[in-house]
Amino acid sequence: MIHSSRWFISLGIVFIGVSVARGSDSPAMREKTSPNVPVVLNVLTSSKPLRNGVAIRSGNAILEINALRDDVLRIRVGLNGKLPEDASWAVLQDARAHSIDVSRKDSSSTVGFQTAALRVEIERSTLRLQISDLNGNVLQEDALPVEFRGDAFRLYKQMPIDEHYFGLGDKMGPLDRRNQAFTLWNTDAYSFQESTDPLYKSIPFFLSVREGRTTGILLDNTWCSNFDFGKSIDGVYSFGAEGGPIDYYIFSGPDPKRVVETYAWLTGLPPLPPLWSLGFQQSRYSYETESQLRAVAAKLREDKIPADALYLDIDYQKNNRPFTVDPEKFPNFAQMLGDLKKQNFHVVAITDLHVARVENQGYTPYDTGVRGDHFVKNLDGSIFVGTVWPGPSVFPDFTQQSTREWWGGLYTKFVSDGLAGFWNDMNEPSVFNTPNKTMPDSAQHRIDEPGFQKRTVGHRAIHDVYGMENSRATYEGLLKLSPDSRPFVLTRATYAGGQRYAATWTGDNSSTWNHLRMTTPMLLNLGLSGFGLSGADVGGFVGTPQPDLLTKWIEIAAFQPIDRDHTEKGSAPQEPWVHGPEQEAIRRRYIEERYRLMPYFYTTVEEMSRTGVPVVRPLFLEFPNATADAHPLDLDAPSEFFFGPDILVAPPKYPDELNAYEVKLPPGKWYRYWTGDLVKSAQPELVHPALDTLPVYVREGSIIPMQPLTQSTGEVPQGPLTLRVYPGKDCRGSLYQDDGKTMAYKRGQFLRMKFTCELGDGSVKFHIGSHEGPYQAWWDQLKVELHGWDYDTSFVTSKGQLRPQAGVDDREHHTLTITIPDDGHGNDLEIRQHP
Ligand code: MIG
Repeated sequence: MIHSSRWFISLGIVFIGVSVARGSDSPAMREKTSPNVPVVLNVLTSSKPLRNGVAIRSGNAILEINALRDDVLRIRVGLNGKLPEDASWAVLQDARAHSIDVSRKDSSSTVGFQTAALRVEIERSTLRLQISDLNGNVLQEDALPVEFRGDAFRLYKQMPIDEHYFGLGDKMGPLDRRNQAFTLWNTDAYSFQESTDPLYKSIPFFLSVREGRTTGILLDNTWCSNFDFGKSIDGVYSFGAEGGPIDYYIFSGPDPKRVVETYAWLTGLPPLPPLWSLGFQQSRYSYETESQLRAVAAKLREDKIPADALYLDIDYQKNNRPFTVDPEKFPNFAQMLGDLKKQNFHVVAITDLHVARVENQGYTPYDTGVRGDHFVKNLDGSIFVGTVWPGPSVFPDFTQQSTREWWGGLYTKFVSDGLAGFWNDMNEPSVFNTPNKTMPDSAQHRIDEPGFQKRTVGHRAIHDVYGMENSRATYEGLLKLSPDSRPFVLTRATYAGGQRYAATWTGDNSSTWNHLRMTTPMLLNLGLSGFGLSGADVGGFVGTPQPDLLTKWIEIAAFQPIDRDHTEKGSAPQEPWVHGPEQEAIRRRYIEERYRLMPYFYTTVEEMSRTGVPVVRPLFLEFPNATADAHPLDLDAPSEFFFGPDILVAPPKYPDELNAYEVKLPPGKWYRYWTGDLVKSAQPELVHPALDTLPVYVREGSIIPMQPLTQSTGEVPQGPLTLRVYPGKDCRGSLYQDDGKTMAYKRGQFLRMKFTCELGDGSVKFHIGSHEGPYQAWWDQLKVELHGWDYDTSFVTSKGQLRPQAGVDDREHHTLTITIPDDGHGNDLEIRQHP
């Protein structure tokens, strides 16, 4: 039932039903209302049940709610009797075309419908929308009528006292968005700090979590938008945009993972990346010469810091012109890339979108771009010119299909030279010499995209999606150039759905302890917002980290998806070996651990590419109902995060904290990752911080696949596959392997294994599944490490036979290690205290 207490909350807004304010149905009436006098939709003129929802009239305005699935609703509102077009940069055509039959449910006071999961009610007298589950729990409820001011609109929703909000990409502040407000306008935010907003990306998607029920809300609008979680109006959250359509989606979990999966269903999955991109990456602005880059590579190998990728920042280019190489600094470019490849290094080069405006100099990107009419224009039809790194520059009109294809072709030479990945920076777009530091509003974009009416629009309509379309052009271009290689694209700006094309990083952070702390909520919220593959510059971009800060940063980042050490021009060197051998030894140890965990990590990433569930996860994603009142656990443990499904990383709340602190462990039994012993649940887990330690835990019932240490993912591990077994409830694990670089996995060339374990009284049964899929394993032995094993005498049967040698006992850590052959046909181990 609808409670109307808040409906007429006094805001000083003049409430005028549109039917009163606008008496005419004339098609000439544009969606223009005065910015000063809001028009609100609070009168239901008529309603029409639809097979898949309901259509409602409020004067000239039309509101349509469609059920795409039982748990997914799409809501659109148009002021002039016309719904916004069925078009989107974010939401996949297949998802938008989805539709289910609903049952009409009207009452004397409401109209609406019901699906197998949701109930939708609109109050006749007020037009108030309420969405609830079939148990009557309200999931979302309008707090005020839909409001228009000129081209702008705003939607107001009730904000219950115990509701929490997550998502919106890497916006600053705590993980929970409650009591904060955010503007979405892609911005080059060099040296952003804790209160900086807006930032580089616009991902207008959030999750509301209340009493263990999670709902997803996506406002699909590429204009400047704003989300306010109770900051301006107590008890009300709201969102809106300065223009563009009211086109939003509400989807119910109620499980938070399901919401994240549904978001991926709507906006797409991140593709499986090349394995090397999961290794340690070394960058700086800039490695200026060939010999410098080679020296960094050599030092990484010499010092045995495992690493897979090196970056070329803008200075490798001739006069900062994208798609050029300065032949004086890099005289043997392709040769160098080939040599580095032999050492298992992949090189990622920056390719900014601003094209130098240089006429008659044989600069291909400019010449072919002009010839193909690919650049953004001014109102008078001339090409817009703005100053960026190359000086006067022009900007590809990425909203045109043909322009994206042309852009993709620019990578031909670089791909054949052997560059392995590409970095799309400055694509907010950042412009140095305009008052707003981006393109002026008058810049003209030509939309040519299925679903959209072909048309020319001003920059404000496109701004927030421009960077995503840049990364899309890159990704699709690379795919076309080498259809059997997995592209790697790193983008700074993006929009909802951008995970389909690129990984991302958080931009120009700072070398401070506070930035290290903020990295965790940023990456967690990015992960919830579709970007499961993301990172922050390790060590910080702006400034120079103190030795301990760089060390701690490397420790934590070893458990984050993109692990790239990067820093700005003019800062001190920031590679792992700076600050002496003691610091380096600690740093090495953590990077090594990332490589040992690669089978588990890659398995998690493969899962992400099928489900959308991110690599780093807030606690509530794994334990949505862990507290008595079902509030998200993360509110009590803001620095903790899951790395994959089973590993919990628990730095102190402030990473430079020196005092002992208590780790908040979710319910159930937990093992200490580094030693393998069980945390005694009766005692609080007290940790004394130290520079060289990072508390990490494994949840009971995990089976973690690990590999012998390598110096890169390109190196074949030598030795057995390790399976760490942590007996407990619901014991299972899996492993995914493939060639790590081609698309052969799509043709079945992979290897999958599944494991289970069962804890008895003085016994453990461990089932090892057979190899599924033809991909050849690099191991022929399995090293099973059974944790929590408390008995002296162990009898082990393998394939039904009693093994003469049980295994190696580590009584101190209650660990038993057994090595057995793996012929690919699976095995059943039984480990018993008694014969
Ligand atoms: O205006 O390419 O965020 O990672 O090193 C600065 C130089 C341009 C900003 C990126 C940073 C990169 C830098 N770029």
